[in-house]
Amino acid sequence: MDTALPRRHIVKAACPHDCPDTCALDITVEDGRAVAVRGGDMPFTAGTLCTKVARYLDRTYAPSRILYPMKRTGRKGEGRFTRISWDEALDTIAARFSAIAAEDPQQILPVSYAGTMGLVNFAAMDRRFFHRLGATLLERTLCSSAGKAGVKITLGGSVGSDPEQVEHAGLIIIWGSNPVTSNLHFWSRCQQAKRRGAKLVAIDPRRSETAEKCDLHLAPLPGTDAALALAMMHVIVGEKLTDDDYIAQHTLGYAELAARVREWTPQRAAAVCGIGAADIAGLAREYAATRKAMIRINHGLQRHAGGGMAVRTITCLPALTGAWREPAGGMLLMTSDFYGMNHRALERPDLLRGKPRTINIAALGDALTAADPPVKAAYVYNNNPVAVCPDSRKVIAGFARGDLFTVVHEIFQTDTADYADILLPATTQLEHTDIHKSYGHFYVQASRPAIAPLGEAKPNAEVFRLLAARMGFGEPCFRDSDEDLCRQALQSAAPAMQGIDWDTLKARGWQRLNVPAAPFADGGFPTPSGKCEFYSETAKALGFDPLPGYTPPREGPTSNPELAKRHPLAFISPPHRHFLNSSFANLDFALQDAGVPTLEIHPDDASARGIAEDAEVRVFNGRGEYTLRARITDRVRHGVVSAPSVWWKKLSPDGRNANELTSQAIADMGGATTYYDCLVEVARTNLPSKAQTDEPGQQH
Ligand SMILES: Nc1nc2c(c(=O)[nH]1)N[C@H]1C(S)=C(S)[C@@H](COP(=O)(O)OP(=O)(O)OC[C@H]3O[C@@H](n4cnc5c(=O)[nH]c(N)nc54)[C@H](O)[C@@H]3O)O[C@H]1N2
Ligand SMILES: Nc1nc2c(c(=O)[nH]1)N[C@H]1C(S)=C(S)[C@@H](COP(=O)(O)OP(=O)(O)OC[C@H]3O[C@@H](n4cnc5c(=O)[nH]c(N)nc54)[C@H](O)[C@@H]3O)O[C@H]1N2
Ligand SMILES: [Mo]
Repeated sequence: MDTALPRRHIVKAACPHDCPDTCALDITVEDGRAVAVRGGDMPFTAGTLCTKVARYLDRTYAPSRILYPMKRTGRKGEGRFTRISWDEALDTIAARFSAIAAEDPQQILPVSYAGTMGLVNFAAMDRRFFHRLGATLLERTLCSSAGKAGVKITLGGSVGSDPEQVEHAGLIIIWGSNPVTSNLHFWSRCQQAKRRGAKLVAIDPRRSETAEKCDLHLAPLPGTDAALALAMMHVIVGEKLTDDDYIAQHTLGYAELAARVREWTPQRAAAVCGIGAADIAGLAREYAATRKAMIRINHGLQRHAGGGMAVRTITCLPALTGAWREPAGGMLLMTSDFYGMNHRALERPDLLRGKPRTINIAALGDALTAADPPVKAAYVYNNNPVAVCPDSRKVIAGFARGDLFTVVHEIFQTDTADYADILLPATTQLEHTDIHKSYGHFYVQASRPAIAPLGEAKPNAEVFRLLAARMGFGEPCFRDSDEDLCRQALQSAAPAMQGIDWDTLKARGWQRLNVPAAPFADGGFPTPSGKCEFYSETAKALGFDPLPGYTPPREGPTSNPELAKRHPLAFISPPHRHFLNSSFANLDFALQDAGVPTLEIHPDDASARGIAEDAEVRVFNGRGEYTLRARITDRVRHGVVSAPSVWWKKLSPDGRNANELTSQAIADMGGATTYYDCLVEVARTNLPSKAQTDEPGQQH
């Protein structure tokens, strides 16, 4: 921080959270204290913030923040700690890591996700440290890897339409996404489009906050979206509603696709999806008839066994109708691959010693309880795995192991922090430097520290620098400063990055990527063929169907009728409007807005089980159970129950949350989690429990 600054000034920052909007922030600082957080002038988020981040000062100055290093004094999970010095904390970690690494460094596991998405503190010095150490590599798959792999097959990477253009669209299909909750600035543009006459369609098994404001809502059964997309293509191809010129010039494998979708009549898809055939055909015709038609997919629809294929399939639609020609057409999952940031320079994979094994965070519970060689040390940062990883019982059994040495670097004493041997205090975004890309718009942003770290908190990058020095890692890259890292991130020959530099970013806060408004109007997809690949050799080489297709949910009547008889309800646990995954779910203001953990259940499903409004209910399957308050509503369709998430376990009535029920099984692509591919049964709590004795083999 610059001591020559006036006593009241504004610092340019960016929201660090795992959300497509990556908002620009203006932090007002007075006498060294942040006094206001407002939206900055970056065009996509244009001055407005969500209700959570508008109250960011309540997070930064929360009395419950961890401010000093601590060591555990109670049992694991109990949450009792005593203050120690940074020297003692770092010496303890370095000594334990050195001893374990002398046996086999793969026994050390980094456990991180997206607590902050700033590149300096998300994936830079930490990766260098663990590479140099030879630790196990972590495959990070909690969120988007199935869809990312699916889009990559069709389009060649995480690329798509410019979300800023959606306000000019005539038809917007919001598919497996709830932007009112999780992509606010995209939603405000959809409303603008609606005022200009656009039609909004939501495809979601739940009448979400978004769906209820759309003109049309189709509610397919969870995990059946690919069937719906195949039937839409059946109609578009069969009725010759295609853009033949776009197909001829910019796509590959049309004849094979046409043959594939022939069998997917709307009637067939209607039976799979549980919706009307006429609705499917109607949507297909309207989509093909609208030039400026944008499809916004998000992550909800890919958290299933066939999630990758579903996204791969939906992504074929705009090339069939030529919607890519229009800036307000095409489709978007994530914008990430438009950025040509220099991740190799940040993460330094060249420091890797040998070829360490890889562990998938989707099966963290199995890894902590059964890996061979065992995990003897875990270093958790940017992540709250006890709350957010699937199959909690196993995750907790792992972290509870007496012989596991666990470091947790956190802002708050989360469910995971309670299992730490050494607990380290982390800075919030207002206290450190970072650089941001976004997965939901086209801007690069600098985030500058507004205030000094509170207490003895340190940023992630700084802790890894200090640990590297203690471990004797002499490479100069372990002495790079945060600003060095920001500059390295921008060392890139990618055309999209030209003209973007750290000094300009620091002064202005943001710069736009050099990406045209309609990136694929003239084709030029980043696939091997340069075309949109209806037929994909890449998919074939990876062992997938080279053509779009439908894979039913793993836990459903088609794949597992026995299980579906015992546990007939599809359980989804989508993001809560007042939380950000498990972040904010400990802060008074968010908890007041959120109320109590609830289960939305359809009136027919409730009455069949004798469940009344507000009754305490037990939700259970072979993996676990927890209790919730019933909300009887036709917001969810018959056969589906929904529990907005992710609540902290220790702040929930029975100390548990939705991930007691979810499975470690992975999706078809990207090694991804399948949170919403999960069958359950629901009962009133005053009925006898069956969950503990039920099918012990159901974990996978
Ligand atoms: N307020 C808030 N904002 C957030 C988050 C948060 O926790 N809270 N989390 C952030 C993160 S990390 C992410 S990844 C995004 C996630 O946000 P989104 O990508 O929007 O994804 P979800 O909210 O998981 O799911 C969106 C919708 O998909 C529906 N859905 C579930 N299964 C299916 C299905 O099989 N098919 C279809 N068509 N729809 C389905 C759900 O009912 C839900 O309404 O939001 C980010 N923003
Ligand atoms: N049942 C169910 N489970 C889900 C989901 C769901 O929809 N349903 N959604 C999944 C999705 S999409 C995602 S992305 C994952 C998210 O999982 P996570 O990435 O673990 O997200 P959070 O729960 O927000 O936890 C992040 C933690 O990082 C901490 N943190 C923030 N900034 C920093 C920092 O600078 N340094 C350090 N050391 N720590 C920091 C925060 O305080 C917070 O406790 O959860 C998944 N889990
Ligand atoms: Mo996510």
